[in-house]
Amino acid sequence: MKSTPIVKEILSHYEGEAPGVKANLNRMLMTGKLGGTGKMIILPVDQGFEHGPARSFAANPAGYDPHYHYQLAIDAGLNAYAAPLGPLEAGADTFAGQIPTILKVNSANSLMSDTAGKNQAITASVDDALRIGAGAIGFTIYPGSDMAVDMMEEIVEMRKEAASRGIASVVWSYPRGEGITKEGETGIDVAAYAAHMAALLGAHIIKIKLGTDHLMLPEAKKVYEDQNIDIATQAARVKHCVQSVFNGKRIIVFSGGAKKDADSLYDDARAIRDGGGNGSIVGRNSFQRSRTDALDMLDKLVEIYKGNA
Ligand code: FBP
Repeated sequence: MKSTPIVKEILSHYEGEAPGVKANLNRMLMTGKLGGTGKMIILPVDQGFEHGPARSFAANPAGYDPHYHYQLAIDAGLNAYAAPLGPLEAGADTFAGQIPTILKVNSANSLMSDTAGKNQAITASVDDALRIGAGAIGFTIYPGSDMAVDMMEEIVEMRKEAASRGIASVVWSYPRGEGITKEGETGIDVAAYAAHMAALLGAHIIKIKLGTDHLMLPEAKKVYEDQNIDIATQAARVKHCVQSVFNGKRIIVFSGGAKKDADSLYDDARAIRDGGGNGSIVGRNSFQRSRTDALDMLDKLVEIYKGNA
């Protein structure tokens, strides 16, 4: 597979990394309508685990079928499709080699009690990723949870194993739990901190939520104010998160969130683009629309990332 100067430059930042990992990153960055631009759009479909089947798929019942998501990601010209083991296996033969896949190796669920702590079960392995041809594992950490230390230790081990076998690691870094207020979950100081920790843990691709201008941590707030760190606009906040992942030397993508109107998704994408982020990972906003509407919306996102809209 070819590469472009932009992609080669991105890969050059992963110094000392296994060639197999770089090959898998190259493949994701070179696939689809944004292939070669350094930008990415990924389709994540693990919401069935996180929120349950009806909340995830009733709005567009075609989504109950895992093949639907493979085909959507392929037809929309996305860079990769991310899902837990069951749905990836369910299309692994039919779609073998047609789209890079990210095997989500841990998942939360909405049936756990409030006292269980914010944590995710490990539901797949690096062996599974190799067997089904996934180019990366995907792992969620919850910075701020009382279980965060365990989750960090788990991803360090899995990342080590994955990298030794040429598989890349994508870390979903989602602040939540006992140490975080509701507003703080998306506060920009916390979001940038979560992104930074994912980079420190060795993530090759970091996924966070877009941040608000709220500052949760008093000590950090003082620094943001004293140093006049610009957090006034979404693009400025994205820029700050990009700076927080080794000054842009790690790929960072931002999640879409619950379904919303297309125009606000486009505004988010423009902010991600203008702030220097690498792209979007858009689940519910893709598969909870009809296939036609989803393809139109994803096409527009591609044009935004290409700088045409
Ligand atoms: P969405 O675009 O649907 O927000 O998907 C991104 C994602 O990270 C999924 O991988 C995950 O299932 C979901 O968000 C979790 O959302 P939340 O934490 O808001 O329940």
